[in-house]
Amino acid sequence: MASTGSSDDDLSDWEGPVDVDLDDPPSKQMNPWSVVTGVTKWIGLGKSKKLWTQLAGHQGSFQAGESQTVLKKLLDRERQAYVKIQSDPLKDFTPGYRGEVQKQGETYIQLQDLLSGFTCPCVMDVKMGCRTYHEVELKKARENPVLRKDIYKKMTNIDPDAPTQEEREKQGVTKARYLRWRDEMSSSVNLSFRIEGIRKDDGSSSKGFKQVHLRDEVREKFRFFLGGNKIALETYVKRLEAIKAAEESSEFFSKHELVGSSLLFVHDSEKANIWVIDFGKTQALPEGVKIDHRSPWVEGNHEDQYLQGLDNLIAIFTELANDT
Ligand code: I3P
Repeated sequence: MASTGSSDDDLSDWEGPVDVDLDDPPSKQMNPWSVVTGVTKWIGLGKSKKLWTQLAGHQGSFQAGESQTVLKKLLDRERQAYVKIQSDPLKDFTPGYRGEVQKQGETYIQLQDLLSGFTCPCVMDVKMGCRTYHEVELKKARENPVLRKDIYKKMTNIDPDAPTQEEREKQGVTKARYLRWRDEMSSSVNLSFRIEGIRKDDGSSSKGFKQVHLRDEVREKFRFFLGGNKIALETYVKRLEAIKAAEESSEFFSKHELVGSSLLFVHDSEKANIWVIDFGKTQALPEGVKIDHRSPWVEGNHEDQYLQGLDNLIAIFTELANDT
């Protein structure tokens, strides 16, 4: 077990490295693919190999691809986003897109393996924006509330006191209510980004950041993630600035609402990089609707506050750089 370097409550979520016997094909094992938000990679350690742990996203969405690629189950919105991004300034900041492939009756998009070329990297997934649901989901939940027991359970696992009296009686919550609550509990609403997961270079990982809410708490998690690596910190500050410049000049970015998209931070002892990933919930803005990605969201305006989150990230990483 590894410590997150801060509050004890994270430790319950912290998992050690996963060892897999290669004589037993991964598909037969309990945790078949080691994935970090769409990025699959084996680290060779003789017969037994360590697996990455999935830090975010749906289990089972990924497969290892050929020649330094990963396969991600096709979501039409995401495919469309990658196709459009190929002729946009954002292209330099997203995984290389190699089209669609069929495997075992499923369609996947083929993406560059972002961890390729790193040695025992530290990886962090930061989900961007002030909300992780579409406005239409709120509308649907009001008109036809579907109470889900599975996410009620997820909610009470995080905070037994979170459900209302009515939700407790029905033992269910709507997905929209759960996602909104998650956004408020974490730093999505107050900082317009949140930490989804961190994996350290020893293979330990955690998704236990659901209640990391305050700026200072987030900052300490970043400090822990960096582990005193100055090269990574300096590279991250520059790369965040470059992503901001690209997004501010991007036609794609100006015409889309980005919900549930992440920044993937990766570093080892020698190098670092950040990529913009996860476009499964990215959608074109309705005709005539404009957002600046910074203004406060009110239902109906489609704002995602992505750039607000990026400004906050840049400010925190710059503070950390100035502290060292
Ligand atoms: C899940 C997370 C996923 C979402 C999933 C949530 O919550 O928000 O993004 O899937 O919905 O349960 P958590 O991070 O707390 O585990 P989508 O992105 O597809 O909406 P689901 O339970 O309907 O799969």
